[in-house]
Amino acid sequence: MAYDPDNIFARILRGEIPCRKVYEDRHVLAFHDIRPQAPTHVLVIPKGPYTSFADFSEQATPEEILDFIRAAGLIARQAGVEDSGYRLIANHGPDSHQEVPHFHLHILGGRPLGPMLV
Ligand code: D5M
Repeated sequence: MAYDPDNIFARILRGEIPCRKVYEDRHVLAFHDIRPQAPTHVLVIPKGPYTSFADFSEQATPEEILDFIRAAGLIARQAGVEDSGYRLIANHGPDSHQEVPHFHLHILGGRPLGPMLV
């Protein structure tokens, strides 16, 4: 899918709108979700222009993918949810209700999340 350079996360990456940053490296930015669903709700995004998980998995370099996965684990550890547990979610496309067309991973934790319903 064509990347929309004016999506909200692209604008955060360009510094045009603020975010509550928790982590940044050469390939990755992570910040608190504006509508948290759990005490810990962090969004991890690649800096590259990937609309969806499919685009990221197909088009990102091995270094980008490695940095992304490593960052997600590190952020969960630093958030203090590694021992109690957490959930990783990536929505892809309309059926998943993906709202922002820049690939992102949700890290959710800090309370019992219950079984996944869908
Ligand atoms: O999730 C998109 C998520 O992005 C949703 O949980 C709200 C969050 N969001 C939207 N705008 C912002 C800003 N400006 N800062 C932080 N978080 C934001 P999806 O998987 O696409 O449904």
